Amino acid sequence: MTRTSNEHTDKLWYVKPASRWTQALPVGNGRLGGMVFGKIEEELIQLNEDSVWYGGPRERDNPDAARYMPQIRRLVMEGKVEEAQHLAKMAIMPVPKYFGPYQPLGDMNLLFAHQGAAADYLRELDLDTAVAGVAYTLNGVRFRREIFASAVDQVLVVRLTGDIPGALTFGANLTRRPFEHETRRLGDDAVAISGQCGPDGIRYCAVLHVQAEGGTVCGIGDYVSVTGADSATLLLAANTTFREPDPLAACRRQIEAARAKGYDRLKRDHIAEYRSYYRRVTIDLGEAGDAASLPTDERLKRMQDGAEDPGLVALYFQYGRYLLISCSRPGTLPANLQGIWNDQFKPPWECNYTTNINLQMNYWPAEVCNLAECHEPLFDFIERLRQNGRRTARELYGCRGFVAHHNTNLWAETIINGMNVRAATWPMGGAWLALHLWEHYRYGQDADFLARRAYPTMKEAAQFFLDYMVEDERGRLMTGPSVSPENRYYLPNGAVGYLCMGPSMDTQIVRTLFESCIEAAALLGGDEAFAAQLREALAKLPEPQIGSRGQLLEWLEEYAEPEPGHRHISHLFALHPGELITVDGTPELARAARTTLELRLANGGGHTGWSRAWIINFWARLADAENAYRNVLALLRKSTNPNLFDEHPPFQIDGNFGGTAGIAEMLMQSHGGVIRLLPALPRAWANGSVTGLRARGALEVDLAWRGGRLTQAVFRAKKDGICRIRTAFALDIRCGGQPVDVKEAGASVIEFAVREGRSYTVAPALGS
Ligand code: FUC
Repeated sequence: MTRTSNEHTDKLWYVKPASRWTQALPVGNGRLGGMVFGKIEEELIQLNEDSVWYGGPRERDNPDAARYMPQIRRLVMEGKVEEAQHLAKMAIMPVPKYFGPYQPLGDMNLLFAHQGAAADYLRELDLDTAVAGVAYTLNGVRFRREIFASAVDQVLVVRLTGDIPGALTFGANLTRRPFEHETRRLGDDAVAISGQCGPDGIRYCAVLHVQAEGGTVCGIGDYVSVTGADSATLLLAANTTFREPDPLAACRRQIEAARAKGYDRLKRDHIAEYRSYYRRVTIDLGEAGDAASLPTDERLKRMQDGAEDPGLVALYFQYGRYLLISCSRPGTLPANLQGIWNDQFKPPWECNYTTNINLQMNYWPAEVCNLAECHEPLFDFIERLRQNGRRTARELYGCRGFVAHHNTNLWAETIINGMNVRAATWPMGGAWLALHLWEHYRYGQDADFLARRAYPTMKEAAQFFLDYMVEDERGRLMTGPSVSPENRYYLPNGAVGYLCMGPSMDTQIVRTLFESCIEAAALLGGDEAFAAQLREALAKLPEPQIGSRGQLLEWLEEYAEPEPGHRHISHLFALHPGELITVDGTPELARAARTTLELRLANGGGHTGWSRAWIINFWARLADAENAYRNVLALLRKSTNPNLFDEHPPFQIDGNFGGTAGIAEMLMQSHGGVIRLLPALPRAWANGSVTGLRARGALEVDLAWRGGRLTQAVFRAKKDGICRIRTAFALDIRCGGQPVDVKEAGASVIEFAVREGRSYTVAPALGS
């Protein structure tokens, strides 16, 4: 089956049912998720609810950690790293080590009374409506299904129709294999499953209600059975005691309210609300050619076989936005390693929140891709980390402020967490996350948010480091014992070390946090005494160092490394998402960052999806369009599943979000106080446009280009302010048709004042 190109826009589509989970199509309302397989005889919609985690909140602090921490630090500082590591394994890791994973809610199964060869099969996900569809013809009947998760009505909705009256006969039930607890029918038209995730874990309940037009509905076994109907609407509600004291009652309430609305209004309200996010941004990276007439999996396959397909890259970008809207909405939990979509009871890495890159990467597109509200679940979560992290700071380190280590979960644990000292001994999660609040302020310029939410959290994160860091014999102030996330180095005696003092990433995060706090305090017009303390500490932080191969050093000393292509490239935090290193501001360090990237890549780096996505962002910041593009191609060719889910391997959603952010970063950047238009536009995207990106400074930006050159940009100011643009050529800037007063603000930088509510058009000046 082929389709014309305008039918395909903003759609993932397939001509076969999914046979594997990574072929199924995700729907979600931030909290409730479904994976739609589109099977013909026995449809499967695998279900998730964001708070279904195994196990309750527990105190798992190692009782000896506080006692041994100073000794471990001393051993590392004395170079007795092996001894320190040996002790750390016993003394600081949690007791017990294992904590409960994020788990599936269950399966919705639809048993159809038909079989045989279906014709004209189509399964699709429309990113413009957030409705998944399945259609096929069997025994002369055109059967259709529509599936969506409504944020307005908090239900997952399935609509079934046949184009001949009375053709629809099916049974529907809910299962949770193999951990089913209680299953019961609620009258003839509904079924429920409920249970508890471990003896001290949350209790959940899911209810499926079926309403048919025409035909009969009755309960048989654990199914709702529908016979000879024209159409049917299925409503799925699910709740847990994480939010609702009586999950069943909450489900009933939601289903009653949704029933009263009826299918058409549920769908209309869902689409309108969803579009209020999705339609803020459009993108066109150039002709898709005949690729657009191919199903998405075949299109991806063609790309994997060597074809280029800017249309598929644009679809991947919008899919990243779709996924964030669908798994992170105000009031929900933040997106975990798989967003909200997980079909395993023992998923990889517990499907938790890993804060040494993955959780942060999930939120890289939030601001720039105009989904700032989708960032809010992370802020709520950081608030919970702050509460718990005060205790960890005090009891483990004897410090003020709050600390969060590298791994956390539903209960916002902040202890040294996980199975592995090499990953777990990293006290920077809270500090890095606090910078997300700062970024939210920088994009939106909401002074109230800065004063009430961002600054107090940033300050408390900074307070911890003022107390916690120590000076070495040279007077350098540093973190530790810590790690450069998950990487290792050779000690002088040939043994392998990972614990260390003052890894470059830690210092860069601390520097960024302290400098941001100083800037925020100044904006809020106070806290001078605290700012002075930060300035004093900043002067003692180690400076970035360049090694013998011209690379940026990852540790305080230059070491040989067992894995020079390691997936983490943590010491380039300063390049992205940090901005201590810029091509124009610190050219020498930017060259060292480039060499670092080249060395990592030459040694097999970028082999995980998220690592590849980060690399796109690095090259974009280095204004290297072709290298950025090469890694976009690699992300799609090597780390993308048929349903366009990122592959670590296995599936991990961070690469989708990091990839989406990277594509935006290639088209427009706004770090370091200046906006760069098309900073890393590759030859393959010679003609195109993007609308609705956001730049720091409360600006919305549209761009259009031809032959690789900007033709026009539009800036919409959401607040009064100053707009600075770095440009290699003269720009003509107008507001309401009138030229705007533009000043030079340094080499190749211009600036002009913008007023809230006004639009400014920016075009290359004639002759430039
Ligand atoms: C970090 C990464 C791994 C994986 C895990 C969930 O530990 O090093 O590659 O992404 O998080």
